[in-house]
Parts: sequence; structure tokens; C-alpha cells
Amino acid sequence: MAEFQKLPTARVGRQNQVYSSITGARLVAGCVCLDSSKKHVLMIQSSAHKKKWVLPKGGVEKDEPDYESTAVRETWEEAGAIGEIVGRLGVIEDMRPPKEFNTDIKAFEAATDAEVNKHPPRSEFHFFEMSVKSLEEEYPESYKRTRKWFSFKEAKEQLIIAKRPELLEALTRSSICQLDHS
Ligand code: 5FA
Repeated sequence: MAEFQKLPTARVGRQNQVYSSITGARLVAGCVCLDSSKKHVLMIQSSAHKKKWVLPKGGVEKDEPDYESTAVRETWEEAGAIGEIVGRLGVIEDMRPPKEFNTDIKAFEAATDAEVNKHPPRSEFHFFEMSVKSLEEEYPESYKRTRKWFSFKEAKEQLIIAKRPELLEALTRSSICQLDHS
């Protein structure tokens, strides 16, 4: 496992953020955190939308050697979880159209399907599966948001409500037990 330091504060700001040299996408890494039974996944409140539950993840920083290091750091900062990385869940791209299309209806209506589809990804997510060994009470973002265990069915419902297909894709790729345990 990548070297991991339990730092007491979270890294903030985008000045050290890394972007793909090929597509320009923001590089993000995170963990699908499962308990030892694999029946539950740990989720955190989105800091921007407190009613929405998401997976711990965040931007890759310039001094980080690999995606796993970022995923482990973000999982510590945002969820206070420590564990073993047991698998890679691959890459998922955020292919939502650029924000201009949300605000400029005319531009969206005038665009051909090819134009709508040709935009580069906004973000590139690298997810890992973590088998959680311990949950600390004090961690950098404990003051900012809460964490909670969900069954697959509950987590799926939350990610659909939150409109986060990329996170649901990561969860589905993990070895979580998909039978109903709620
Ligand atoms: N975001 C929102 N919806 C998205 C989608 N469907 N696909 C891809 N990305 C999507 O918001 C974090 C970021 O996720 C935002 O920049 C938003 O544009 C994008 P969040 O997932 O609700 O999490 P959060 O509010 O907890 O955000 P932070 O932890 O503050 O930010 P990051 O996850 O970007 O991580 P970092 O700042 O620690 O590097």
C-alpha cells in the first residue's frame, strides 16, 4: 500500500490540482469503502449539498506519486476511514456537457448531437476498493460533514437521488454484496 500519513488537517484549494495532459480533465481519486462483511459501503455528506450522500474522493495533487495515495488521503480527510486497498475499480469519466449548455439554452438547442457529444471529459475518476479496518472519531473534516454505512440498495438509491452516475458506476464495480440487506 502507498505510504500514508494521518494528517490532522485537510488540503484545500485547487492551486495544486492535476489535470490530464491529454484531455484536460480534472484528475480525481477516491475509495469505495466496504466493511468486512462487504454488505455495507461508507458514504459521506456532500459538503455542497448536505442532503446528498457521496463517496470520499478528491483532486489529485501535484506532489502525489499515484492515484492510490490520493484516494487513501481523501478517504482519511473526508471520512476518517483507514483500511487496506484491495482492488482497483478503473477509470470513469465525467462526460456531462460543458456548463455553458446548462445556462445557454439557445447554444444547446443549436448544437448538433455531434457537437454535444464531442466535448472532452470534465473529470476523470480513479476509484479503489478499500476494506475498512478502523474508523477514527477525529479526522480533518469531521466538523464539516457526517459519514454513514449504507447497504448496496440504499447507497444506489442515494446516488440516483444525488444524480451521481459516476459514483454509482464505481460502487457497482466493487465487490459489495448486492443482495438486499436493508
Ligand atoms: N460533480 C458534481 N456532480 C458531478 C457529476 N455528476 N459527475 C462528476 N462530477 C460531479 O462535489 C465535488 C465536485 O463534484 C464538484 O466540483 C462538482 O462539480 C463535481 P461533491 O461530490 O458534491 O463533493 P463535496 O461537496 O464534498 O466536494 P469537495 O470534497 O469539496 O470537493 P471534491 O470532491 O472536488 O474534492 P477536493 O476539493 O477535496 O479535491
